[in-house]
Amino acid sequence: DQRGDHQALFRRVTLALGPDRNAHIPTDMRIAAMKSADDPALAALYFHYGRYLLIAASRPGGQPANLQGLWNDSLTPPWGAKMTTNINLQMNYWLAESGDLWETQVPLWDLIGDLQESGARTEKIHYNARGWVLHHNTDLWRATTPVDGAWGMWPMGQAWLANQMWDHYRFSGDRVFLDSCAYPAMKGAVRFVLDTLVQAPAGTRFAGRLVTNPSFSPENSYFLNGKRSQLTYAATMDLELIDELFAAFGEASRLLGRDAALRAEAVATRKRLPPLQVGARGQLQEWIEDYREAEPENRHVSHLYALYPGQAISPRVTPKLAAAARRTLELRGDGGTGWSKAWKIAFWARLLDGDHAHKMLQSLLAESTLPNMFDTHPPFQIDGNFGAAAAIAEMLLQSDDNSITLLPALPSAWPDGRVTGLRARGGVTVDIAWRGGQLTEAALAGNRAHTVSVQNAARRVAIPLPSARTVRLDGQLRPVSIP
Ligand code: FUC
Repeated sequence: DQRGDHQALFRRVTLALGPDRNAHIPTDMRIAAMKSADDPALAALYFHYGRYLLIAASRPGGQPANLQGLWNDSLTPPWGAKMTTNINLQMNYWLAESGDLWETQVPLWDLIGDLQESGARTEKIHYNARGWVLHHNTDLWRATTPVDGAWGMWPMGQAWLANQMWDHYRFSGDRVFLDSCAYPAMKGAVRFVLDTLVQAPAGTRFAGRLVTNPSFSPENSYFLNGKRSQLTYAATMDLELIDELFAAFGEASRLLGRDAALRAEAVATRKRLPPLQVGARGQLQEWIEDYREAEPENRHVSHLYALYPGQAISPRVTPKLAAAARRTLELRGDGGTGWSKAWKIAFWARLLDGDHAHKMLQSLLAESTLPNMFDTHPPFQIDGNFGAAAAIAEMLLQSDDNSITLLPALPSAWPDGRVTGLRARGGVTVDIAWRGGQLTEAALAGNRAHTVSVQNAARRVAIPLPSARTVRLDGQLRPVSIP
């Protein structure tokens, strides 16, 4: 039955951000009231609504959620109700991992399977390379060629999607998925990059290094000799996507015991990419040269891919680059479309600045949300709904392969709350409760036996997780025995 089908997914996760004092007020009025007063429980509702929309829009056997999810009501919808792949399609699925809705990604994986066929044809014709390519847009017909304008030439969609598939492996540990679904997509994406990188010629800043060319930083332009330019080589986002792709492929091929020669080539090539750079204003440079942006406040922040959803930049591991990323966000400003604000919530969460993340969320709810709670670009575009819901989870829980951080970016506006059922990398399900801004208890359940490093505020402890048994911790991260 439909209700049971929905509840089986929806009820895996709960979130309360303090008492819902405004529960009796209609949602459209609560959204309107956000302009003058904060409403933490509305943020919790927005999170639940994001999960509800994803469950409704994207199920096995169907199509992936497009720019309008499946709620397009027009024959000439904005941007053709397509799936834009330089942020929007990916953002639609960020919530699927942390929000424990992995099944909603099956249509995305089916799409990626199809795109490997059409993308191999496009690649042969346009680049005479192996593997597959996806430019900045696709649709029901699995288009992979450049479309729309110069920005449509951005040829990195396959790398981003392949990285996202690897991330599902990191969350789930599902070897069958890695072997049959993710690995072929990753391998084809690696081949494209290996076949199309070129050596930067003498006289350029990184002569002898391997660079992408042509390249484009979605969707900004810059001034070169007083003229506005878009195309470039080795845009920062390319370098970040490739670095992550090659690292992931190296690990995946080792795990599966395959393609040793290709792995060696990827590992060697990774070392020959130009480094990320900090520009004159202290910002993470968007391009290979410290060009002046044509739109300093452009809604895209492509060069912060490595901060989120990527993980190569973090305050703990790469503090200098994290500081540069922060400067980039300050220079970019807090404006933007709905989806841009959603991305910025996640960026600030990764920078461990809960109050700034919360400020962005408030702006999204007050300025970029329609009365029925749909995100607005404007016009209505659903990526912001999914992206912001994922970003709320990122404020409460962050994880990488070996560590889990509880309440990494808790804003002062949410002193009390409880979340249950969030997912962390390493196959762990996490519950967290807090009061007065402090952790009071947590519960972790692993899908296999391993030890994780659990962190909250200044504390960090190693917690052995047995398989199929929940470990409870108190506010000091001490294991609590269950009577
Ligand atoms: C990209 C964005 C736009 C819009 C469109 C669907 O081109 O730059 O803001 O989200 O996709």
